[in-house]
Parts: sequence; C-alpha cells; structure tokens
Amino acid sequence: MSRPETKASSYGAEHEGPVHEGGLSGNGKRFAIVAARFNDFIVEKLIDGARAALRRAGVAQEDIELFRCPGAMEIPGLARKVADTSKFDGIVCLGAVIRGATPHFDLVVREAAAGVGTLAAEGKIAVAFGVLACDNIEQAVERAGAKAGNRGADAAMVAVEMADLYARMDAEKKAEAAVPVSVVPAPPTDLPRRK
Ligand code: INI
Repeated sequence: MSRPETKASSYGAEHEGPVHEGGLSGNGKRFAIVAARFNDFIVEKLIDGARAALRRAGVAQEDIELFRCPGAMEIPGLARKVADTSKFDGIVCLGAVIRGATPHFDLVVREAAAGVGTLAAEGKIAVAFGVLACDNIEQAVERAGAKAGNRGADAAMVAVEMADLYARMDAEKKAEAAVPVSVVPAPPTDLPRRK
C-alpha cells in the first residue's frame, strides 16, 4: 500500500514520518448544514457562505442539505440526528449567539459548543462548529461576510478537510484489513521417521 508522502512543515523542516492530512476537495461527498433560525439575518449569511464554499470545493448542489432548528441550543441534538442517518460525510453547524441580546449568552454558547464538540470528538463524521459568539451585532455582521470574513465558509472548509481525512483513513484501514495474512507452510509429512 502506498505510504503518505513526507512533507515539509510551514517552517521548512522535513517531517520525518508519514503525514496524514485532508485535502480541500469535496468531490462526490455529501454535506449537511445544520443551522439555527435565531438571529436569522446573520445565520442566513453564514449559510450562504458555507454553501458557496462547499460548491467551490466541488460538492454538488444536490449533495448539500439544509436542516433548520429554532436556536443554537438545539443544534447539537439535530446534528446528532443528522449524523445518525449515515447519509453524510460532514456536518456544518451554524448559528449566531449575540451577548447584547442574550442574558443567558454563556449558557447557550457553552451548551452548543459542548454538544457539537462531543459529536465531533466521536470521530465518526466530520463536524465543524460555525456558531458565532459575539458581544454585539456589529461583531456578528463582521464575521458573517463583512470585515472578518465569513465563518460559515470557514466552517464548511473545515468540514471538507476533515471529511477527506476521515475518508482517507477509513480507506487505508480497509486496505490494510484486505491484505492476506502470510500463511506459514505446513511442515512436510514425508520426512523419514527417526528410529
Ligand atoms: N439562540 C441563538 O441561536 N442565539 C441567541 O442569541 C439566542 N438568545 O439570544 O437567547 C438563542 N436563544 C435560544 C436558544 O438557543 C434556544 O432555542 C431556546 O433556549 C429554547 O431551547
């Protein structure tokens, strides 16, 4: 089986062993976007960003499905349900929690992050966390396509990379399992018997 190539680090040094890293092609893969409706004027922009990034990565339009839930608090449950369908290679979780308008800001952010993090840590499916946690609306606007990029697009690319890495690792494991175990030849039975 081919070994992953040795690769130079960003500092120019050669890594000595095999390097395992996902690529940025989503060709042939299926992705779900799980998005809250709360602060929808922001979340819609995150969805647009995520969708555009997935399409740029080669994901077919019909292979991107959108699942909506009321708020960020509901994202972990819905993402788990989506993962359990086994239909997707990756899930992009999107939402916007804004402190100014949210007395229980910390609670909502913590629960959303912990729930999505637990699902991601199972390592069964690529899961990216694109839930904004902002102090005010200006900050949210900046991260949803204005000054500070689009966190929906960033999260989509994370999902593509991790889905690719998981697929490569799964394929490697399958190929290793398929290699026949070498058979030790049986000793010859026609040797002269010792007297
Ligand atoms: N949900 C969000 O996604 N963003 C918020 O800013 C927010 N605020 O402001 O409270 C929010 N709350 C709703 C929460 O996610 C749940 O939907 C609700 O608690 C019902 O479970």
